[in-house]
Amino acid sequence: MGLFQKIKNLFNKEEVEKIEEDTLYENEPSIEEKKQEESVEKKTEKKEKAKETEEKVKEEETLKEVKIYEKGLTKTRQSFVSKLVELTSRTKKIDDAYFDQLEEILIMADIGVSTVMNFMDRLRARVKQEKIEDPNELKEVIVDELFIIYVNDEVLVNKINFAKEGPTVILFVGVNGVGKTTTIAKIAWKLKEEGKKVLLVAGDTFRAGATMQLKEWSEKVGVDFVGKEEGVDPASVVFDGVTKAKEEDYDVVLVDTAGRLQNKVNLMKELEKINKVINNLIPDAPQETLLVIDATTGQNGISQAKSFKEITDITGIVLTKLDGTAKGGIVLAIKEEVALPVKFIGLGERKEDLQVFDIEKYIYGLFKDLM
Ligand SMILES: Nc1nc2c(ncn2[C@@H]2O[C@H](COP(=O)(O)OP(=O)(O)O)[C@@H](O)[C@H]2O)c(=O)[nH]1
Ligand SMILES: [Mg+2]
Repeated sequence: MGLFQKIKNLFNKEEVEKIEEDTLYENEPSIEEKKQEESVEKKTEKKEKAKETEEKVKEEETLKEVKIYEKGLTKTRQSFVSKLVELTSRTKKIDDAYFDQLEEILIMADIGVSTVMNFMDRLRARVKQEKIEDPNELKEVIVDELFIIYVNDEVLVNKINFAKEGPTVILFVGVNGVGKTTTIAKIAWKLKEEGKKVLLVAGDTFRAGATMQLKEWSEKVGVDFVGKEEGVDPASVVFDGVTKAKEEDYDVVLVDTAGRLQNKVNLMKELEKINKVINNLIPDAPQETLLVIDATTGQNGISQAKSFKEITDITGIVLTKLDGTAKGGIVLAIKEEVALPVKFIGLGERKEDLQVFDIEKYIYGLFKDLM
């Protein structure tokens, strides 16, 4: 089953369930039959009920998350999908002119030129092979193919790599203003809700107010904080933080950093030093180095990712401000051009506005109006 159909089914599930229920009543057994079976069934029924409730809760959560994607991708969807719908409705035959216009729409959504070229080749091949003539039929193939680009035969590593024992250290890097501090707060809140003991470390000592901002967030989400005055060596703050985390059994340490990409050599040295300090205290740490990118900067964000990859080992991307851009296609470009997994996406400024990245929900959020 294609992705398109799969997600569509998820949304039609309520209807399906209702139909199943109706047929059940038709075959209802007599009261006597019922009584006989009751005692045996009671136990299994109870178990099944518990399982059912659990599944229902899970499903409701999924639906809720899908809705969040839907909302967060509104801008991208409105510009991208409305163009696609419009193109489809005025196309009678799939020809070169159609492909040219489709290509243009994809590039405008910031999917990235090489990604789009690759995609167009595959799409043309499928149209030929499957003899697709109806533009409406092609819509579904487009959704499927965008999904394939992302998955690309690889296992999707979008989970945090937690330490088996002792504190997990996660380093956040990225240029000023992309949303590092806000993302740290959001993740801290999420982890705290999951019952983890979380410590925030203010490794951005460069900018006035950066430490204060992180401290305020720590109070807002209710987690602990380590920071020093402006201008001190960030590595010394990190040393204090990780030492505290070890001694007081914290589960996760989230480290904020300053990202002055314009001074690449200095930034590289600073990150090297921070990494060394962490690694001396906890041999397997940092378990993650997440690069934060602002989706509204489009291709500029892609080039930031390429630069940071040269400076330090990045394990994943956090893509922020997807709610504020029509360039949501950047998710696909990152995968294709930078070869790093998007682990989280930011869909707003509040602590709740962060989601673990899920390609199926993302694609749904993007193409909802096509279905
Ligand atoms: N709309 C929106 N704004 C965001 C998001 N993430 C961060 N911001 C805003 O971006 C600005 C810069 O964020 P900040 O965390 O200070 O960036 P930093 O310099 O990288 O630490 C702030 O005004 C945040 O509220 C997001 O996902 N959506
Ligand atoms: Mg900051």
